[in-house]
Order: sequence, then C-alpha cells, then structure tokens
Amino acid sequence: MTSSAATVTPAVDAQPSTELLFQPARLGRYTLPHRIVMAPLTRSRARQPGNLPSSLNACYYAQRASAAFIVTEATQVSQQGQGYAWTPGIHSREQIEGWRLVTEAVHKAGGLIFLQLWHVGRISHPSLQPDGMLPVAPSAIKPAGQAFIENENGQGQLVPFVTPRALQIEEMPYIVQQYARGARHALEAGFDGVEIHAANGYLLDQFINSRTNHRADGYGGAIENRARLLMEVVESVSGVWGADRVGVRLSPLGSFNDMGDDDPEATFGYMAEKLNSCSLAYLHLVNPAAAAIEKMVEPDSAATRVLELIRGKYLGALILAGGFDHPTAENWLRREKADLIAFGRKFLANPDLPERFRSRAPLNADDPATYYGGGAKGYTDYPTLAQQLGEEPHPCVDERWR
Ligand code: 8OZ
Repeated sequence: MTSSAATVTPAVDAQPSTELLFQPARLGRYTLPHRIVMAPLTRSRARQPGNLPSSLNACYYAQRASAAFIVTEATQVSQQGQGYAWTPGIHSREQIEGWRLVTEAVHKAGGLIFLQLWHVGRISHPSLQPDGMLPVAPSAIKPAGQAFIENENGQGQLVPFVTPRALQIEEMPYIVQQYARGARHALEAGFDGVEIHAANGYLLDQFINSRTNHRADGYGGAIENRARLLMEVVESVSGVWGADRVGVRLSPLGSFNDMGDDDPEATFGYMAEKLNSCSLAYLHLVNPAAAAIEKMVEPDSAATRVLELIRGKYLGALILAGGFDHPTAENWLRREKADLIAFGRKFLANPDLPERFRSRAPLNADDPATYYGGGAKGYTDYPTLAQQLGEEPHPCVDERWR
C-alpha cells in the first residue's frame, strides 16, 4: 500500500488507556476526558494598540483544544494590572470581542477554556500604568529585577523596577471590583470558567507572602489578614461564575519576582484550608518540586512537606504544574499527589500533546527564543504528529482579524 496522508494519520489508540493520565476527571461543573491540562503561558502576542486577542491567538488555542482544559495566558483585569508589554487584557470592549474569537475557535475544536485573571501589582512600570502612575502593591517595597516594557521604537526593553505605591485601605474594594469586572467580561466572552492568578509574585501573592506585605491594617500582619484580599476576590468572582467554575493558582515556596514568606507552611497550610471551604472547581499549584522533577532527583523536604500539607487540607481537585514529563506525571498521579497535571512548555511545542503521550510519540522541542512576542513563528507553527507524517498544515488565521 502506498503511503498517503490519509493512511499514515496516527491511530488514536483504539484501546482505552489504563494510565491514570487518561482517566476522566471531575472539575467543578465539568467532566474532563483525561488529566492533561494546558498550563497558563505568557506569550506576549496581543494585537496592538489595545492589547487585543486576535485570530492568531484563536488559532494557537484552538490547535491545543485536545487538552483536558486550557488555562489561558495571564490576562490583566485593568490597565493598572498590566506589567509586561503586549499581554492581553479583559477590561475593554474590544478585548472581550477578541477573546470571543478565541473561545469560539476552541469550542469549535471541542475544547474547554478558562481565562486567567491577573493583576501584577508591583511587577510593572509607570510606562505601562494609566497616566504614567506608580504601580501599586501591599507595601512600598521595590522588587529586585527588571520590568519588560515597550520602548519609543516599539521594541521590548528591560528596565529596572520602581518602588510601588502602597494601596490605601479605601482602595481595596476597587481592586476586588477589577477582578469582578474581569470575571463578568470573561463570561461575556464565552469562556467556560476563570482561574484567579494568586501565584508567581503578582498582586494577590504579594498580599499573601509576609516579605512583600508589611501592612498594619486588616490586609496585613496575621495570615488571616494577608489572605483577605484573595478571599474577597474569590467570593466576588464566584458570585459571577459560581464557585464550581472558578479555580485558584498559588505558588507555595515560590521565589520568582523576588518573593518569599517567613513561614510558608503556616501561610500555605492556611490558604489550603481556607480555599477548601470555597467549593472551587480546583486548586492549581506551581509545583515547588518542579526543578527536582526535571533533574530526576528527590524533591527537598521543604517542597515535599508543603505539598503534603496542602494535599491534606485541600480536598478538592488539585492540579500541579511544573517540570513534568509523561512518566513523572503518571507517577505523581499514582502516588496520589495530584488529580491533574498541567504542562506548559510541552504544550507550547506540541499542540497535540495528549495524543503524543497516548501513542508514546516523540515530542517537538520548545524554542525559548520565540516564547515572548513576535507572530506565528514559534507559536502556531509547531507541527502535529499527523503533519510530521505528511498531512498539510491547516491555516487557521482569519486575515480580517490580524
Ligand atoms: C513569564 C513571563 C511573564 C509573565 C507568571 C504571568 O509567571 C507569568 C509570566 C511568566 O505567572
């Protein structure tokens, strides 16, 4: 028999897999066909001006619709919430329309997609802020490192962070309202749910961790107070969506964006307990053991302890992200350390990741040079297995929306 695109299309295993990764899972209101989640990934490809999702972004997400569900890239809930050039927002009418292209394309391809709601807090720069104002934070503490902004020539540039302005207590309801508005807009844009980004050193995480929160009011000091803003955001966003379509992402022991906590077990144990009472769709953790998993060594005791603590206190669906490959993901599910596993860089480079895992096919390597900014290159041009075996790529960018 001669080979043709039709005959070499890889078989999507006729046999049901016995692997836990391929067992269905409950996620709030949804039943997912397997446990391979697409992790949120900042790609800095929103259309300018206006930080608008476009059909290029719709193409990228639709290509990855075979994920158990997709969590979008972090998406600012307000201009004040933006901290990097070219990230998309969910605060303008045009952004809602742009996201509608994405949700329609993903649904047409049979996928589920949650929007990640984001406010960066101090991880910003006046050039990204309304009227060139200072970024806001729980306390006026400058992060070490640099912000990624657009310079006068329209190019990306790293510039030192500035000292943020501490939010006044009178402003706190307006911060919560920014998330609630983002949640309403996400519903209008046709998403299936939302994830509240409370990880990686952004605003909500800055409140949670003791080293970035030196407040003496009801939002600082004791962990009950440091957790307050997230809990208010969870409540208001759940009021829009129903808690069973809301997830929360945390990064216990995280140091990215100059973060730290003086007693992470007390802090994140409390967060797990508190969130457990919210009937959320899921809790999503940036795995503190990611580096160890990647190096194939045993995680250190601090990471192991905080993960066990959270797993013991949070009884709903738990997603872990960071450092996993197919065998380590399966192993962690077998050891009941998580219910679902999220993949970032592997999904970025392999639009058909679940099928590749199922058929034990080799994976495309990801290209770090094209992670952020640019266009289709390194974004929508990673081939599927079928394409590697001869199938023509299907162009999916609607030129009207470029
Ligand atoms: C990498 C580059 C820019 C932003 C995160 C939203 O860490 C991000 C991010 C990651 O959650």
